[in-house]
Formats: sequence, structure tokens, C-alpha cells
Amino acid sequence: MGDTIKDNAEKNNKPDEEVKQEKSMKTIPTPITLGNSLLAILVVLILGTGSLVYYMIKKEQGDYEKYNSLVQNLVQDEQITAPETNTNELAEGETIKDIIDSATNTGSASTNTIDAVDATSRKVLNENLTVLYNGLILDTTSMKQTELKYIDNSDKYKDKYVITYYNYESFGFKDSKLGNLSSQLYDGLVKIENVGKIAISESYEAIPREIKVVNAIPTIVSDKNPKIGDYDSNKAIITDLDGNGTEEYILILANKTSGYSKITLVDSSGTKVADLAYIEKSQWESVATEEYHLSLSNVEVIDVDNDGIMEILIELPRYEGDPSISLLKYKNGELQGDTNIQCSLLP
Ligand SMILES: [Ca+2]
Ligand SMILES: [Ca+2]
Repeated sequence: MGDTIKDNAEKNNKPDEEVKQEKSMKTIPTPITLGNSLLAILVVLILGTGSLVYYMIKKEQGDYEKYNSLVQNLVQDEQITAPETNTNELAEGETIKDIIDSATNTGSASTNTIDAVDATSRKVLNENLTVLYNGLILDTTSMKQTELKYIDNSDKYKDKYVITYYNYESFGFKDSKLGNLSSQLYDGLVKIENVGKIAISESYEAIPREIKVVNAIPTIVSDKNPKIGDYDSNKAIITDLDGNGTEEYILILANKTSGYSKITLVDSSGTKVADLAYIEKSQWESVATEEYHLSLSNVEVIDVDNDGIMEILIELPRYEGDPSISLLKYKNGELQGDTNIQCSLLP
């Protein structure tokens, strides 16, 4: 106490600055006490923990960078495969150009490239492609006469046909609807209801080019086929079946006097390719209550196998039961399928 009073007295004599200095001087030389050593340990601990945390962050960063570079490598790998699709796009572009070019050249070679257009994606689509004709299954895998098939009602997979169908009628797209299984028709057999005349399970463009129907024979055709004058009922379907830029003609011809009718394919130059189907009076006279002629309703033009080419479907009538279907493909000046089919309504 006494010291303090004495000190205070001394301090009082000194200038303010000196007093302050002395005060700070006195506090600096702190003796090593228990509290201070605890503080030192705490500081060491804090520094230690800090450096540990720093090390861990660094390590995490390293790992992240490693992961990041791995991901980048993967992305680069993806980018290596990506140009393939670009090449496809290029090929497609070239094909479209080819098609446009061929429109003026009537080239047949250029149509070869049509098949190459997104062939891969088409193949994937076609694996599950279902085509219905009047609600019955139409096998579109080969160009020939084919029977329409019913669905077996006891088939445990029959529900796979209960899907949305894209419906086509009168040479155009009609709508898309969910098809339903019908009630039993014959002996455990059902078909699909609520669909159009032709129903396709995939949403590709099945009529990619305009189809015109006229009630006359185009002069380019009649000039080269003077015998067409013998028919008194003439209709022509005009469309570019194979997409090469030139139109083909499907003629529906009937002679009311002779009772003969036929469906004929004519190429873009007006030259007959083939008679596809015909019926004579003797094949319908005894069973038909009215005159029977093959008509527009016997023909459909639609791409049923998703290759960009519209097939010709001829409905072949019969005495009873469902008609069979003749599938034909006209491509590069060549016709695949059965021709000159004689139809008959006789039992
Ligand atoms: Ca054509
Ligand atoms: Ca086709």
C-alpha cells in the first residue's frame, strides 16, 4: 500500500507520457504463471487444430481436383463419340440436298441414300412397331400378300396392344387414340377397337409427302397408255412414293360394260410399271348383289415400315372373312411385292 502511495506520488510529478510508458513497462514482463501456461497450451492447440483443418481442406481439394479431372476425361470421351452424331446430321443434310437435286434429275441412284437417313433410329423404332389394318395386325416385314391377324384373347401379353395408335384414313393423318381390346369375336380372338383404318404404334410421319386423288387420268399417263380410254371409271392417286422428287401414279380403272376393274402402277414418266390387282366380272357376278369394281377404298398409300418410302397397300376382297393385304414397295424404279393378283368374291 505504502509503495503504491509513494509510487503514485512519484508518478504525479512525472509528465503524463512518462506515466503511461511506465504503466505499460510494468505490464509487459509478465511472469510465467499457471494461467499463462494454460493459455500457451490453448494457443498451441488452436494452431494445431487449425493446421490439421487446413491440411484436411487441402487434401479434400486435391481429391476434388482428381475427381474433377476424372469427370473431365469422361466428358472428353463423350465428346469423342459426339461427332458421330454430327456426321449423321451432315449425312442427313447431304441426303436432303441429294433429294432436292434429284427432283430435277429424276436420278435413281440418289434415292439409295434415302435408306441411310437416320437408319439407326428407325431400326430402334421398328423393333416394337405395330401396324393395324381395320384393328387387325398387319405384318409389314416383307412385301407380299399377307393375312391380317387377330389377337389371341388368352395371350397374357395381349395388353401390349392396348396403347396409343396414330390413325390414318383417306390418305392423311386423322388422330391419335388409345386402342381398346374388343369383345371376343371368334373362338377366343379379339381385335383392337377405337382406331382408324390404319393404326400405327409409333408417331413417325407415315405420310411424309402429299397424296392427291383425281377423277381423271393425267395426260402424261394417257399419252403413253392409249388403252386407258377403254375404261369408263378412272381415278388416279398421284404421289411421290419413294421421295426422290418425282411423282408416281396409281390408277384405279373400271369398265362398267365388261365388269373388269384393276389397280395399276405407273412411273413418273407415264410408263406402266405393273398391274397390281384386278377382278373380272366372272369372279363377282354370281355372288354380288350389285356390280363390283375395285375402287379407291381398296388402296392405301402409307409408310408402314418407317423407312421413308410409302408402301402401296391393296385390300384384296374375298367371299367372306377379312380381306388379305398385298404390300408393295416402289423404290429406285423397282417394284417389290406381288403383282397381277386376281381377286375373287367367289366361295
Ligand atoms: Ca418418286
Ligand atoms: Ca415404308
